[in-house]
Amino acid sequence: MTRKRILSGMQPTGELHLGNYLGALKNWVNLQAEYDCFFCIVDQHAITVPYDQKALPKLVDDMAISYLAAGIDPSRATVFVQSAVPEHTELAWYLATVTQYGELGRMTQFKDKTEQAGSESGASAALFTYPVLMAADILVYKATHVPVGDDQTQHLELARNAAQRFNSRFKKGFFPEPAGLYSPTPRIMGLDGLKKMSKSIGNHIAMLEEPKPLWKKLSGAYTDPQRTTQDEPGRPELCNLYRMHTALTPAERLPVIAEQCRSASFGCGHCKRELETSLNAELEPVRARAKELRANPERLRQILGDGAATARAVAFETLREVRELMGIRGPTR
Ligand code: AQP
Repeated sequence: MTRKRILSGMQPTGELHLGNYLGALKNWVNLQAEYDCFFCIVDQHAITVPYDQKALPKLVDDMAISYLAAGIDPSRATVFVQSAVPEHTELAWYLATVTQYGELGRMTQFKDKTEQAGSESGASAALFTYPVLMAADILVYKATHVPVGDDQTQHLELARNAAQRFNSRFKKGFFPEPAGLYSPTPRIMGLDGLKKMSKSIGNHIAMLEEPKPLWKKLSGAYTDPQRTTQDEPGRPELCNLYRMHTALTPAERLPVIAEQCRSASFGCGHCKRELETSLNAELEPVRARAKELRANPERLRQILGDGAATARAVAFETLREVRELMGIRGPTR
């Protein structure tokens, strides 16, 4: 392997939002110059919670359009759908044999998602074992780095443990222990200020949001959680919107915005209006590219088909080696 390799993916569970964009996708776009990149749409993760099977194919296409519109370049990165490469699920089974039940039980995202659904015992076994499939997504490409938001730190640790145990049991150094690559804004809170911004709980601004609804949502967003009235000074370091400014607004404006926030004579309205300008400047070209891609489904099919073929060739080779190391016969010709 000549270059360091990245694997990352997102679940087609709804429209991508500013958390996904600022926490992960914008970072992916920047990393393309330096790394060998594999970006997938993880449809098999999206089915670990109740979902609408009729809506899923379109959600997958929409997610691919969002990747490309944000600036993922198929001539530099491999873009594909997870289920087009069945080696992911096969490797997940093998990695499950070196993953401990107790480790899976400690995953906070499992606890959060089962809490949302109202019952842990009624959750699917697939939701419980989801981090093993995520480990397989990464290790099947022997990825060295994984660009994610900080909500994935625990899952990534599990992938590192699985790699370590596999290596010590079957072959030293076989899998790299993948490291996280975090964006400068690894956690964007939702508009409610309470939970991280998420596709499935309705506390988000979509990456492809049109200007009018964008402003409607932004104007109602929580800012510094400790600033209970407008005439108290704010704390930019605690404010979710200031965090977004740091990723989007020209650097020379940041001290001015921070100063206005700290001054009791400015409310949050100025800061929100300036963030609206920065967001529209950043997202307008993304919205335009998404429209172009929507009008050209053939091109999308081609990109995903080529991506799957490239990904499959790499994954096939890893699985051949893994089976041999584990004494598994595998498919016969
Ligand atoms: N709020 C966030 N701030 C920063 N990064 C975030 N990510 C997600 N939310 C935030 C990062 O986006 C990538 C894709 O995540 P995913 O689709 O696999 O699922 P998720 O983390 O569970 O994202 P959502 O939006 O919260 O989806 P649902 O609602 O379906 O669970 C990851 O790199 C993640 O870190």
